[in-house]
Amino acid sequence: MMFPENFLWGGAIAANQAEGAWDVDGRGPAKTDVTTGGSVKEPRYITYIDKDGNPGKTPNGSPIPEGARYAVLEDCYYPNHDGIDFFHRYKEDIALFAGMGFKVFRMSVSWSRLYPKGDEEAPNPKGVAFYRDVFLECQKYGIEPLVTIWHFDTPLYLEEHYGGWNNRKLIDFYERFARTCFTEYKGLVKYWLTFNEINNTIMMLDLFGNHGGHEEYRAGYQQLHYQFVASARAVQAGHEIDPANQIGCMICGITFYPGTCDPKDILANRHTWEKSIFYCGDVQCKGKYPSFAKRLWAEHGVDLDMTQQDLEELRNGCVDMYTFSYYMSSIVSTHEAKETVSGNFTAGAKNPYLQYSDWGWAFDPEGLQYYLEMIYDRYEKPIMVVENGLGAYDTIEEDGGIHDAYRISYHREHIKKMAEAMKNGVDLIGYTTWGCIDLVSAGTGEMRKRYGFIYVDKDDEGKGTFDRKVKDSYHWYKKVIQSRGTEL
Ligand code: BGP
Repeated sequence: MMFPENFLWGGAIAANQAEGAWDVDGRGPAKTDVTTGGSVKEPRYITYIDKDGNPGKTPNGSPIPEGARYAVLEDCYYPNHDGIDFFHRYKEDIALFAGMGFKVFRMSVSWSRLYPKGDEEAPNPKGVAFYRDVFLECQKYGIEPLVTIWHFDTPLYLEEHYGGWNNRKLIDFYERFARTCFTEYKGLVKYWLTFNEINNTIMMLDLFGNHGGHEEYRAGYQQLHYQFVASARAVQAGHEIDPANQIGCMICGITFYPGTCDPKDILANRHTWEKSIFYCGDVQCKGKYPSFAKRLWAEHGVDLDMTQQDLEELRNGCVDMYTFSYYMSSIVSTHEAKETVSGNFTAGAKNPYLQYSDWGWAFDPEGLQYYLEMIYDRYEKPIMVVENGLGAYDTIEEDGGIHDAYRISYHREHIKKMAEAMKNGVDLIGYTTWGCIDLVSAGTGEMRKRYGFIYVDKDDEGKGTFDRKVKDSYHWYKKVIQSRGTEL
């Protein structure tokens, strides 16, 4: 199938995983800056100094002890501090993207680069200037930026002094930050996403269990509510500042299947879709909580701090498009699994019909088609796949090349299924592959989990020249874009 002429082909990165320059030009720290490197077996840790002055660490996702302060410790390695140094090399990187014919480039703005603490009245001028330069560079090549406003990087100061998203005040700080983006970059950026993988908060608790029982769910649902209101306010501000703005939600898309045809599994699967996927999409696309929200809240005794004004904001702040990441499918069952998946970010029963990556992520292109068709039918808004890719070990071969046929085949199969979904009526408007250039993994902090069409010479201890080198997949993707998806 030939994709439409205006189809947005491109790639995606995020500030905290790529920029580096974590303390340059007045940037403040984010939680990702006190997060160590890990691996598929070893978690990433958050480091701190406890109330008696002793250093300590706790697995990412669990709280630090009472009275402790987040801290960068001397004997730990923090891969996000230098990322892939996109901050200093963005011109070279954008030129490489242009070389593949990118129409769109998804990136995020670091909140603490614009507002180092998060609660200031005015932004850091050097941070504002940096992103303007990046967007101007994109403009030079006719590449549309697609900007994620929040990609896992709330300023650390807001975490420490306000309790992060547990605090309603964050809505105002976020709105100010978003307004700054819309105002400063008016005319340079028209595609925006409010929160990356907003549904992760609850979904991760379900997938991996939690430490605080109902309490943690209650906190999670409350944080989500504040983020929904913040997102809705940003959408309204974005439209008011420039009616040309197209603003989307961003959901971590996993396709769930019932493990057996036992009606109990069918129902459990349906409920998983509701809790993990539809809950957030419904609020952001339809402007109100879905009917099943009451059941979910009752499950954990959730009693939201939610005002009439909030509900009105939600109604007035519906997104223009639905975007999502897609890497894998997963199984829901009330029966004990014969074989379980091992890896990071995956859990539960192994699907005997699928193959798994070295990190335990299921390769399932049909699952992408299923997701696209299901979601488009539900919301009937333009839809975009803003993350999809294969994290894999790459080797530089004797001839000096990186022959990543596995990556090409991963993308090829997913693009084929996107075409099928489009034939079936889905208004899919774009595809940005994840980690179009190698970057620090969010889940494990590794460099060796590589997604890129472009290799970056940096290892898991931070050593290397940081030089860029194109892989076979670079030339392949260029051909795909040039031929509008007919040469796969
Ligand atoms: C998504 C995040 C990205 C990205 C991707 C791959 O959850 O939005 O930031 O990192 O997953 O995950 P990982 O880096 O753990 O391989």
